[in-house]
Amino acid sequence: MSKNAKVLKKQDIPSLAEYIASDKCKNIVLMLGAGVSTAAGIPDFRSPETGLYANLARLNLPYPEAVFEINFFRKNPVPFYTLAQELYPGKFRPTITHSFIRLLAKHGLLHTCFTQNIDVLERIAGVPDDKIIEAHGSFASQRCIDCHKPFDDDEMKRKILAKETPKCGKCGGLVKPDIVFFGESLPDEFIKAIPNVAKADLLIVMGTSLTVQPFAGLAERAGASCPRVLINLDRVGSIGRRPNDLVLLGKCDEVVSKLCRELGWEKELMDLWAKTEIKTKSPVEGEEDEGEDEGEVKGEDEEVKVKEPATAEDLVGAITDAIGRQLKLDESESKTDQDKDEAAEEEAAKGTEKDESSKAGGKL
Ligand code: CNA
Repeated sequence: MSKNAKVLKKQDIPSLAEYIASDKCKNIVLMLGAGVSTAAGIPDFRSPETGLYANLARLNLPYPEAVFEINFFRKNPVPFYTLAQELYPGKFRPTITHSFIRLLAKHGLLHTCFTQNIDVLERIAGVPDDKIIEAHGSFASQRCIDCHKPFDDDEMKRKILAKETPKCGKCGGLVKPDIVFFGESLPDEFIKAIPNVAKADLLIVMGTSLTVQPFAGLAERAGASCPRVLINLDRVGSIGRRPNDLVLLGKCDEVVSKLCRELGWEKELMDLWAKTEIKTKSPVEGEEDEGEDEGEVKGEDEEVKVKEPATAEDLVGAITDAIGRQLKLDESESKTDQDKDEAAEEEAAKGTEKDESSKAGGKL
């Protein structure tokens, strides 16, 4: 097919639906970012007011990205662990878009779902594991940043939820989830799956600013005749420059709902999403209730605890508190040291003459 041949009849949702339903579209590759999960209550990084970076900027960090930098983490793991406790998987309900991904898999159309997200909501929504490539890692495993010894899953969960900083049992080094920090290399699974993009009959990019490399570069690997669709709040990357590109600006959940309506999949989509519904327990055992902060999402095979959506402000508030606690701790530790020094000095000075004014001056 020539490079400029039109695959979609028009640059709109009905033409996209028609193409997806045709036998020309068998392999769909997805590229996901934080915008897919904002409707679940997990803030993204770069949205101007609600994003984590805009809110972290208020904190006393050298710069917001420092939370995800290995050198900063070595010096001060508290901001990361506070964030980790808030974002820990199992607290959030998948979005309609996550159920749409599952629906693509159910229809045998999903080839690969590349995600930058670390929230594992694709898995919780029931997307098959072998279709998901977590390009920036996830909370699923963890190891020591010094000796690289793996750390026990249950112990890690306990430590994170207790807001404690896990340390390696072998060398005492800091333990970090296998989330890719800035400057770290991407998982082998990602590298191996890169050629999958060239096999796509359709590439859909959703909820990402396409600013983090090498992930963003995947979009350039789609074949010339492969339609590339961007579903995002704003125009990003190079999508829109090729004749077969389609840019659908808007919220992911709204755009995929419209697409499913065109495909006649709306009921299936909503049925799948209903399976992720929050069921809260009433004070009377066994009865269901609405409006509690904590509850359970009933997936097909499992139950997970769900938390009410967080905002970037909530998260930053929690981090500020944690840093405040840390500073107080440091202060009281150094005070204790100071007291010890003073006691030792007094002991040493016993029986010797002392200049009271300089002693008082030292305390002011
Ligand atoms: P980003 O740079 O914050 O960009 C998010 C993009 O999504 C922006 O272009 C927004 O306009 C757009 N967006 C936000 N909400 C919606 C919505 N409802 N519908 C459509 N578009 C929306 O995030 P990226 O994912 O591009 O950056 C990559 C980072 C973010 C990765 O390293 C992730 O680990 C990291 N991250 C992940 C999560 C998560 O796991 N949920 C949360 C925050 C950050």
